[in-house]
Amino acid sequence: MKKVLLSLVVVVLLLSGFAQVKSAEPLYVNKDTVSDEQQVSDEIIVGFKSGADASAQTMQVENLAGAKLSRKGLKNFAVFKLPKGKAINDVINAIKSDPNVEYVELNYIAHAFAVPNDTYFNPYQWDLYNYGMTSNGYVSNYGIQAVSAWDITRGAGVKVAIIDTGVAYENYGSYTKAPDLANTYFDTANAYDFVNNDTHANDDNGHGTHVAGTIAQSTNNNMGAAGIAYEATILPIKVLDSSGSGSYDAIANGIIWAADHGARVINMSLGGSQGSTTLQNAIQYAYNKGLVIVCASGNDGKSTVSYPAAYTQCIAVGSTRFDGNRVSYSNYGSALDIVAPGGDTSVDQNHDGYGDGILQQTFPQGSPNSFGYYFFQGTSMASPHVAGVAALVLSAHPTYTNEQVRTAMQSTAKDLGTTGWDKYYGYGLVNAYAAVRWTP
Ligand SMILES: [Ca+2]
Ligand SMILES: [Ca+2]
Ligand SMILES: [Ca+2]
Repeated sequence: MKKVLLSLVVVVLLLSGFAQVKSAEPLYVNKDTVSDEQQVSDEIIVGFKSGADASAQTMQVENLAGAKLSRKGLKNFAVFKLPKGKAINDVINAIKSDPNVEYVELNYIAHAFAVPNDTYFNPYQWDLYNYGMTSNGYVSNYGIQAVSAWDITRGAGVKVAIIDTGVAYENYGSYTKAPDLANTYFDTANAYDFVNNDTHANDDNGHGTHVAGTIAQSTNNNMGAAGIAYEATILPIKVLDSSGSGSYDAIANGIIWAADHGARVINMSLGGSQGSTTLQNAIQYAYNKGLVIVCASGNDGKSTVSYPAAYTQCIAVGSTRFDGNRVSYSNYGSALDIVAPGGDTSVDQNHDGYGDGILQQTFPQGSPNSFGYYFFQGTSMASPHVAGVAALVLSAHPTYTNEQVRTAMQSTAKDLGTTGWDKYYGYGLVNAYAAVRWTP
């Protein structure tokens, strides 16, 4: 069988430049512990109809329900302490019987949007920022708003297949697990290596481990980098060899394997210039099983999108940088669906002293146990942002179809370039916070 080289991955590595964070000081570490409590357990808020005599109403509520006034609001509402030993619904119903009461509700607790405590999150992971967050005073309006999305979901319960060079997910033979994947969930029982045909999808290149970090780097572990859907489960599938190349039959097998082993999302940060019936059939199989298939558009800077991204069943992802502009290497065209931060290491627009790549933990090719934090660039880095957001959407809405997940992301994307879909930005920049709140 003719071996088709997947030049994209090689190009990615050539472009990346391996800018490494060596021993940067943590410039911002959030040590706040954020409570998971959703409401004040012994309080309710009672709203009075306008014009009601607040003092008289307060007495009335106390008489009706045995609740005690705790404090008055500035306008037409007051907080009451619940009486002990009474069911909260009985208290609420008693108060609601007062015709001057407009509403009764629990006293909910708001939480500050917690920035994760991972050492390098700020200022280096601009790609995950909320709009308006600053990095050394430089405002980012082109992150994916992951910080706000994490208040809703972190991807729990969703399996994401990473079809790549493997992942540093286990200690096995001469391979070791990446330290900043220590708390990440893996489906180790179903990992598979279609290059060496064994059940250990260890990474001998570094590319797949970096991609895995973007999707599910261990987060809030006081270490290194954060990932987008860090409570998701990663299914490592190796189809590319140590040089970052692989044959289409291995990729097709990887796609079918993912579909048959419970994955709901596939990330493929790889591609070739040719279409293939074998590849297309595998994509169709996974799509029919309901998987969300996310693919890099390619790094040739040309006006056609690579395969498999070009197939209609796939979500083709192009690449943006800190200022929201498409990066020149990012393939575009009629098949492009969406863009995400993929980085541009030739500029330092956030003035953190490093080229603006995507920072995750991985290792240099040939030294699979020498872990460090590397700024990579490429549509290979953009694609896992969208796969991670897809996992967040499915975690918040497990019954959504793959087309609903696509719509959630495309219809809420931040429009860039000319108004509406366009060939350089597709539907725009993926927005994690808006996507997880989308409903049909
Ligand atoms: Ca971390
Ligand atoms: Ca920078
Ligand atoms: Ca547009």
